[in-house]
Amino acid sequence: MTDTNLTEVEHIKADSRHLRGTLVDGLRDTLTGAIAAPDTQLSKFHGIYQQDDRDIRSERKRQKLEPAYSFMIRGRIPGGLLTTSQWLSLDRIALQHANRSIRLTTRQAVQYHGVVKRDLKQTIAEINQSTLDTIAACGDVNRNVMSPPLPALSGVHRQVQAQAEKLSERLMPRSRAYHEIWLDGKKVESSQNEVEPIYGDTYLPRKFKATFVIPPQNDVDVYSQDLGFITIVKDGEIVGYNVTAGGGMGMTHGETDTYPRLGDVLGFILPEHVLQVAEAVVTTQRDYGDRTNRKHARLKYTIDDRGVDWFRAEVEKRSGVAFETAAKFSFVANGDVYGWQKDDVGAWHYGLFVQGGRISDVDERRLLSGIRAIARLHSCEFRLTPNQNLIISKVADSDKASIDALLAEYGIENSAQASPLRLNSMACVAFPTCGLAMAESERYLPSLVDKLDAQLASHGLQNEPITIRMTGCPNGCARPYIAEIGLVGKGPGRYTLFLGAGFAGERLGAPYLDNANEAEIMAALDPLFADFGKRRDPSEHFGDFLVRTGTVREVTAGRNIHDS
Ligand code: SRM
Ligand code: SF4
Repeated sequence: MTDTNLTEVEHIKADSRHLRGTLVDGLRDTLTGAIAAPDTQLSKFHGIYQQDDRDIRSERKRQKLEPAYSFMIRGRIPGGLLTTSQWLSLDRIALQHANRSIRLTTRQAVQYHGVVKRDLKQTIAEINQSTLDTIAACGDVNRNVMSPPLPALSGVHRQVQAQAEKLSERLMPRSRAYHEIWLDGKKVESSQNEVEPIYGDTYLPRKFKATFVIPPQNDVDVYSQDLGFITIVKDGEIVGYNVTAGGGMGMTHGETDTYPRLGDVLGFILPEHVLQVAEAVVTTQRDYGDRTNRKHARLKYTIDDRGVDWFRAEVEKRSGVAFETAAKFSFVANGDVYGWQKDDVGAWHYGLFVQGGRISDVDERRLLSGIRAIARLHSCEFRLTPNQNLIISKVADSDKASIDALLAEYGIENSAQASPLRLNSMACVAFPTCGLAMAESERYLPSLVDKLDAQLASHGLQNEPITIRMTGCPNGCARPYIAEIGLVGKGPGRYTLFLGAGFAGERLGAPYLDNANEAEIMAALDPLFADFGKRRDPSEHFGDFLVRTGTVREVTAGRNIHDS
């Protein structure tokens, strides 16, 4: 590849022999806890990120030691569906190779943190032995496909889950590099004989994310995804999908040509056309996405630059499917549903709140041990939610009481921990592992919620569900721009406050306060809560109230989010 305008990552991909690079040699090198710089880009396609402990970074530097390198590993779990035996394997791996915790992510997957280089291969092998894998969990390819875990309509949910698994399979890279490097698979004679039919040799210009959703719950935040399928159900049957495209959250502080964006609804398609339409969306982005600037390389910019009509026509041409007028649907919320629910075949499902997605044992709240004890019952399955929570699923009537008893014994039942604000909260990982964090998130949000709960209670709003999401930087991993209170890290202890997003994830928030510390954030929110308590319409949500009263500007398109 000779185009000098291409980003460095494009050259690394092109020279990688389908994602092999020098990873095998790097893993053998015991002189450093790191791998070669180009390989840190390629390892992402295998679900692996090199990181270092940022809490001790400067101390290590002072001591002239290399950073405390370790690896984050992310699983690929379409729709977040896990058997109890898979969970027990994940649990054992967390104790043996990672930092004794399992991190549930905002895309229905799991992450391990703190895996050192000498354990990396064994850890990946053990994940695969549990019939899971980490292929394409990261990198410039389609990531974990999401599917709504809510079981209320479980017949439809089972069909949508099956579609999500098919889509995940269809958009998987075909390179055998993963099997060769991590699982000692047979080496292909030459990577030149290998074909990536969908991606080509340089994969996509940037990451790509797809989801299914079943109205009225928008738990997967369909508008934040590159590609979405909104399930249209009539008389209990799936009649088709409205397709969305061009959602994404990431932006950069101070660079107004970067912005979060909500996907556009392209139109309606029949169920049998899902895979060909998805492939057409992916290949259009492959061919037209910007490979010269990674900050402008997501599908959302391709669509804004060329127009949604152009994009729709291109997808129709490539797929041979004509979009019909979008079917009617509506969403009520973008959070999870908690507690016990019975599905259409009489099975029970318990939506369990997991603060910041972190499954570990902390003091009397022993989530890791508690879920292990529940998994050992072997009469249920687990669903990871897109909001970092866990559903204990398919529980028989006869097991319900014993699960309740275990939740209480391990101090992890929802009532023990959660106000409506907390139940509607999400925080990204940020410090100490995320190399891009500018401010705390997972370690800080719980204490801020304590304080905001007290503030809400002083205005009689203690039972009010308000969505609050925090990220340690503007990349938006906890989708803060579609939370009614969005806090986006800018520097140590400082955040940009976004307000006015829709409760169902259907409208972006607007920046309200910049570079604010805790005292400034609380001082800004207090009068707004007071006003909301007094002047709201019945059942009006906080974000809608702020927009209706003109307290914050309505953001109608992502590219206008920075307007003043
Ligand atoms: Fe993310 C990068 C964590 C969901 C947008 N994200 C990262 C990295 C890998 C940092 C890095 O590149 O070095 C973070 C690792 C932190 C750590 O120590 O574990 C990270 N992202 C996460 C997770 C774990 C957050 C969480 O608390 O759950 C989520 C893993 C999801 C998964 O299972 O695949 C996670 N990231 C998201 C989402 C939400 C979503 O997908 O619905 C977004 C916003 C949607 C989007 O993609 O636009 C998101 N992550 C980003 C971005 C910004 C991308 C952009 O277009 O600008 C980055 C940075 C990048 O890609 O350059 C990023
Ligand atoms: Fe890291 Fe930023 Fe993502 Fe948080 S939002 S996990 S700080 S990249």
